[in-house]
Amino acid sequence: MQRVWLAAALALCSPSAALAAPDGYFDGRSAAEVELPRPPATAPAAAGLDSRLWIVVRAPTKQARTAVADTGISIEQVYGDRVGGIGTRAMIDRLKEQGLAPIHVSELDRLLPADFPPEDQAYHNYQELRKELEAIAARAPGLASIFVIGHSHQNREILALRLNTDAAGRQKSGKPAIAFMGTHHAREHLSTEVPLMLAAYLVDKRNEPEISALLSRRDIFILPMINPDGVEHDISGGFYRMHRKNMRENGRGSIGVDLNRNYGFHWGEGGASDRPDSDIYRGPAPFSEPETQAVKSFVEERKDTIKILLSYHTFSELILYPWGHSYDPIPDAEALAAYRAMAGTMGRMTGYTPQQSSELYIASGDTTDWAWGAHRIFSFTFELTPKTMWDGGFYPGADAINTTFNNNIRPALYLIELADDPYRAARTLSQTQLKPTPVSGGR
Ligand code: 0X9
Ligand code: ZN
Repeated sequence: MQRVWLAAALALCSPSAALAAPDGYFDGRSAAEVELPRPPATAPAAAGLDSRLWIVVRAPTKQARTAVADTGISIEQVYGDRVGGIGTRAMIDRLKEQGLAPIHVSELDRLLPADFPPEDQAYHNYQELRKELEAIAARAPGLASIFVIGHSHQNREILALRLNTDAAGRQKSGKPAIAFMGTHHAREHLSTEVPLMLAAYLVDKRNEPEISALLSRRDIFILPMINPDGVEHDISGGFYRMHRKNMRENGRGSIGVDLNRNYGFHWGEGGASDRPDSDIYRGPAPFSEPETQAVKSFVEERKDTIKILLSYHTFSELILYPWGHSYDPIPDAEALAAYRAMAGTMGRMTGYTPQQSSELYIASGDTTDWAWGAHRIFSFTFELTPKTMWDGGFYPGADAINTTFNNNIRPALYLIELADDPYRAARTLSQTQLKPTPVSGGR
């Protein structure tokens, strides 16, 4: 995994020094000359991406390469006097205006597999996530149901799995509710796996007395993949692209809005960029993105019952709570005491460091500031395993899935238990009585 991370990092930092695809692919020879990998028969079409092209151009000097980059093509490979990069037809037109004719053009996403690299097959791509959620729901018809909270830019359904013994799908329920979310950021794949495993854990242990008691008293929503387009893009090609944002086409070759800068509370303040090419691009307006709109509607339709929200991210092993847009603590002293108690308790459970979000850095427009600021929902960002880039960063390998989940069961159960009255956390600092059973095996 370390190797994959380093390759990805090199590809980012120094496109001319690293091959972004396996040796021998797309080096300017035609498809007939090289053995191109074929997508598996079942691979979903990468909706909306058919305009993405692998383009090879003769560009022997740095000035020529800059001219290529100026069209918006992302240069991935320098090969003798040629460069190979990813772009669109409009960019080819711009190349031609400058007298640079492409030597080779192929449709990138038809040629490349759209899945995790072989060693990381345990992670779920979007289709696999759908299937897994369906399988989990099918195991417990009186408890689990699935519904769609909205659609992504590329029209993928954003899915929620609900655990409620009395209500299914969108039916109303008066029970205290909690929401677990994953993968606002595409490359943070472990943040899909943890809530997904939580769903399976709760369903498979539904007849154990403690879990059964918990399930009968709560309304639990699990939304493991808020940014499906970004996830599919990040893994397309059989290598990781280090993609963070969604897949909005910003124009001029730039892709994506940072969904965790797009929420409409103190939107556009510190730690968010107005530049579309930035990885922390806030978007053109608060809630401009269908993915954040979907979360907004989901939360607002249930704002009377959702008391706690946990948004999983990776990595750094942190437990963060509002504010993130300001160094000030939240003004409500009782709530702050509850936040600190919850974060502290969960820190002891996991070994993660509890802190106010802005201790990490100021960032505006994130999910948790909005959920707290607009709706007084106690909201946490978990930065999951690993601790550092050098332990695997965004791509810590398949072995991290079970260990990270096992380390995160207790805080999840603790929050579910507290969802009737989170303020209780400050009154009784005792840890949850629930004793989770670690899982083993996996896919
Ligand atoms: O920057 C983010 O969106 C989160 N970190 S990540 O590495 N997963 O991208 C942290 C958000 C925490 N919120 C604030 N610092 N406001
Ligand atoms: Zn993140």
